[in-house]
Amino acid sequence: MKIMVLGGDGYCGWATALYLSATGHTVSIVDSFVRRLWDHQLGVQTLTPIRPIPERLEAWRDLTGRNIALFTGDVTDYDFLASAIRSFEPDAVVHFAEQRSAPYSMIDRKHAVFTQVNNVVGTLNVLFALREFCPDCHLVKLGTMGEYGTPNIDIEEGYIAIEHNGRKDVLPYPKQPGSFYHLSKVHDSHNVLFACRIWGLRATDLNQGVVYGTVTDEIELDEALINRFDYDEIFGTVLNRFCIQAAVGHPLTVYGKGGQTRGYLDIRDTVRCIELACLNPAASGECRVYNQFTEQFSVLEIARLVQSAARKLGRKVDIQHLPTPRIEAEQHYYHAKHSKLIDLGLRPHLLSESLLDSLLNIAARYQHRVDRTSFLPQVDWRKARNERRRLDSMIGEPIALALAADGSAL
Ligand code: NAD
Ligand code: USQ
Repeated sequence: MKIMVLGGDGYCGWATALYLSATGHTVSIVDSFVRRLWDHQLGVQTLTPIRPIPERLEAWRDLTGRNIALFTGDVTDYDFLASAIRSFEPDAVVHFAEQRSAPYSMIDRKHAVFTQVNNVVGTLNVLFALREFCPDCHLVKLGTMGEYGTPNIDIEEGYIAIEHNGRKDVLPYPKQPGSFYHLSKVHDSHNVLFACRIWGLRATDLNQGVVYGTVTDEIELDEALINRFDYDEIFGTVLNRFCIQAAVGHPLTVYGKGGQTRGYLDIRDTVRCIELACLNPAASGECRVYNQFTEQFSVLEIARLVQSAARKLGRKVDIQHLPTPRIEAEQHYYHAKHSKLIDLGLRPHLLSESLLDSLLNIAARYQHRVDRTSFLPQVDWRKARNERRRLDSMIGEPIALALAADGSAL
């Protein structure tokens, strides 16, 4: 298939682009490299030394003989996006290109507005460009499990059968997201569903859980292909953060009681889920929703798993309960369905399958790059404006600044 990966320089997107290319698909990447800019503005960096995109793509070409085309630009720029889609003529567009951090979206008004504009406008542009130039193309859109929040009933895959005053219907599952970022995904979901309904587009909305891990078969081929491994309080996700904290002997930062339960998946399953969605497209006019995670854990369970994996490697690490900076339930019911991708053939990698050892080892390998001041949370949901130690609030200013056209300056 011809598959265009929007956000292909990012954590999930890079691993996915390589996997799809390795499995024989013709792949292109669209990215503005804005995520590298946000890291720079926030004074944080991935633990792993990721290479500029031209080096990444050249290394992939040299190792495998496979070419991945690159379109450099912003998906909120409709003319750019439309011309990329027209020239590549994809069978499927995988849309990862959004601001994806909940704490980032809660810094202040500017970051909340920026997150929603970037995400909602980008997705609207994708929908309009597909409608105008590629109406049969299948959109595989990354949503998030956090759209649902933590209701006191089972979470279905996108839709729920309701009986009300003696009548029945199947309706979109109610959404109670916990940040302006998660809300942006809810707005996207409504827009995608609406476009399928009125224009007959075909889409799969993948409500992905928290992703962990950094290694895939393709990324392991060469150091030049190394993927992101974020651990800072803004972009680091909880399991990745705990592994890096354990590697340097920092107490594991459990927010509140630690009963917050979420769905999780290995990045090797992310890439496979995307391929399964692409290979089994939605019908014209259909907006399918899959819950994309493989196991659920509470934050405290994860901390204990990391603690015992670290102990096996001879490292003693404590668990520290910090007041949660978020407004979230610290103990709650959580049971989310996730069978549709399994039905399509997903064979999950489980956290218990020694992944923690390998994650801890990677974290230990790059521990000289760890900035311990990135561990403690600084963005508080209760404040309308958060002052961060190193926050350079350039968001809202033109982001064209120092980006070379091919990202090589990054
Ligand atoms: P990431 O920040 O590592 O990658 C996102 C990429 O998109 C970056 O390379 C960035 O430069 C690019 N981008 C952002 N806005 C853009 C724009 N307007 N134009 C062009 N490029 C743009 O994020 P990720 O962790 O790879 O997440 C990818 C997607 O998956 C996001 O939509 C996120 O919401 C979703 N998701 C991620 C996780 C997770 O745990 N990482 C979990 C669930 C869902
Ligand atoms: N948490 C801690 N300690 C930490 C970091 C986080 O206890 O040091 C807690 C948080 O309070 C939260 C849970 O861990 O209860 C998950 O936090 P997270 O930062 O790992 O994940 P989240 O903010 O939900 O966002 C991440 C990705 C986002 C994606 C989402 C999937 O950044 O792009 O959409 O996971 S989901 O959680 O299913 O919505």
